[in-house]
Amino acid sequence: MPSLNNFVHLIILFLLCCLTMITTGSAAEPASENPPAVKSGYYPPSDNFPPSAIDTTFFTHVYYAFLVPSNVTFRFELSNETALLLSNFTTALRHKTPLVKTMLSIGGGAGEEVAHIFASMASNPSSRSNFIDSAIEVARKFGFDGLDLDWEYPESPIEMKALGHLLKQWRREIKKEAQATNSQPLLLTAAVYFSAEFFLDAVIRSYPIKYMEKYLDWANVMCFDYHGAWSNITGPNAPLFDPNSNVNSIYGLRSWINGGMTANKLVMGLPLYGRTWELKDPKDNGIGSIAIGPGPGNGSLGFNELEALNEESTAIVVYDADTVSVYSVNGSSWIAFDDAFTTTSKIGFAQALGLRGYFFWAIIHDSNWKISAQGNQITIRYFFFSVKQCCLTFSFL
Ligand SMILES: *[C@@H]1O[C@H](CO)[C@@H](O)[C@H](O)[C@H]1NC(C)=O
Ligand SMILES: *[C@@H]1O[C@H](CO)[C@@H](O)[C@H](O)[C@H]1NC(C)=O
Ligand SMILES: *[C@@H]1O[C@H](CO)[C@@H](O)[C@H](O)[C@H]1NC(C)=O
Ligand SMILES: *[C@@H]1O[C@H](CO)[C@@H](O)[C@H](O)[C@H]1NC(C)=O
Ligand SMILES: *[C@@H]1O[C@H](CO)[C@@H](O)[C@H](O)[C@H]1NC(C)=O
Ligand SMILES: CC(=O)N[C@H]1CO[C@H](CO)[C@@H](O)[C@@H]1O
Repeated sequence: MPSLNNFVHLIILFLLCCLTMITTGSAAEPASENPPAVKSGYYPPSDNFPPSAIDTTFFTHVYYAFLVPSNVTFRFELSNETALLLSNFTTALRHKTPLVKTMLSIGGGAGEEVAHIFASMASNPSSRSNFIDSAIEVARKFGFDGLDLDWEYPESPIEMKALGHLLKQWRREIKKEAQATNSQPLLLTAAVYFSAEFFLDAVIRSYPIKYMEKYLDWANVMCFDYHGAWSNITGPNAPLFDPNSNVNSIYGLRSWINGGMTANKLVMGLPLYGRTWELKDPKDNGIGSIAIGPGPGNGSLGFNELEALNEESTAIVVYDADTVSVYSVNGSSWIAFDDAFTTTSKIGFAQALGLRGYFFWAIIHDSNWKISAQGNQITIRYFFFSVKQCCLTFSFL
């Protein structure tokens, strides 16, 4: 397979570059001053996958996904069923070895309604306060170690400003609560768009990076969903590079760093799912081929599901070196995804950029922890090098 050869070359080149950078070591801080790496994943509750089935060997933090506040009071009005899900989650994880931190994620990508709740909540101090107090109360009541905001997405510069104010107020309340109760402060993180600026939309707007840098423990950058069946041509779900477009993870992560976010406050998102298309012509089956609609799973399949499908259908699997992604072809079914190999490569790049770590969406879709285990093969360490060196490296590649 010639494409696999290219791919291996790319990885070797990359590793050589990293080695050069470690040994020439630019103005690095001592490793001991760096916060511990984050190896994390989101857990949406599932009947087929109870929290007791989570293998904590592979993670430092597990996020419960998701809780949504009331659109009227902006507080959490939990049904008995939801309360049981939350307590089952934290109770199950409290009994695991090794111990992981539990995070309560608020919001999610469920649609515009959730985004509208956040927009109106964040627009004034008193509704922010109702939301924040209720979030802290729920986190403490169920024994979570932290809170996560997944607002998809602030739609205007005004909403971005409100997000900044929300985070500032939230951090202040977290500190206050920790002092008043003499406990560890809750962690505060946020899931964010792959790029610090929404450069593809009609309304261009940027995240309030100064506030995020100051008030978040870290940001989970959603480095996926770049191409899907909403487009009539095939493409990788989560390309690390793209020779033809800025819609790729390296561009996105660098936009955060260039915007002023410290690299070790960024955590790279890794998909445990693929995107599927139905090809127009089974013979035209590469990246950028014409599609007529969603493929198996109505456009999206968990890694465990697509792996099973590919095995049973003996699909052809192709590595694409230019984008660091994989796709499979079976007749007119076309699936873009990441496997253990591309995931390991991405984790290597996350290290090279000095990021804090990575997260998976979603851990219930791994196949016997095959992909989650990749991060344990690599010890995340921080090699600091300038963004300029980084650019040179990437253009060299
Ligand atoms: C709140 O959500 C409910 C249910 O989705 C909806 O019927 C109601 O109109 C919403 N209220 C506001 C103020 O948005
Ligand atoms: C929820 O639980 C409480 C206390 O356990 C109980 O009093 C209440 O009736 C329950 N509500 C519903 C709708 O089941
Ligand atoms: C919570 O856990 C209990 C005991 O493990 C189980 O019987 C119950 O179905 C779980 N409830 C939910 C909502 O997951
Ligand atoms: C694909 O969509 C683009 C715009 O979304 C449109 O310009 C183009 O004609 C479409 N191509 C096909 C083959 O349908
Ligand atoms: C398939 O996905 C589309 C777009 O997300 C959605 O509108 C549609 O309802 C889904 N169809 C089924 C059968 O789930
Ligand atoms: C071309 C090809 O590999 N086709 C396979 C697609 O999957 C079905 C089973 O789901 C196989 O029977 C085909 O051979």
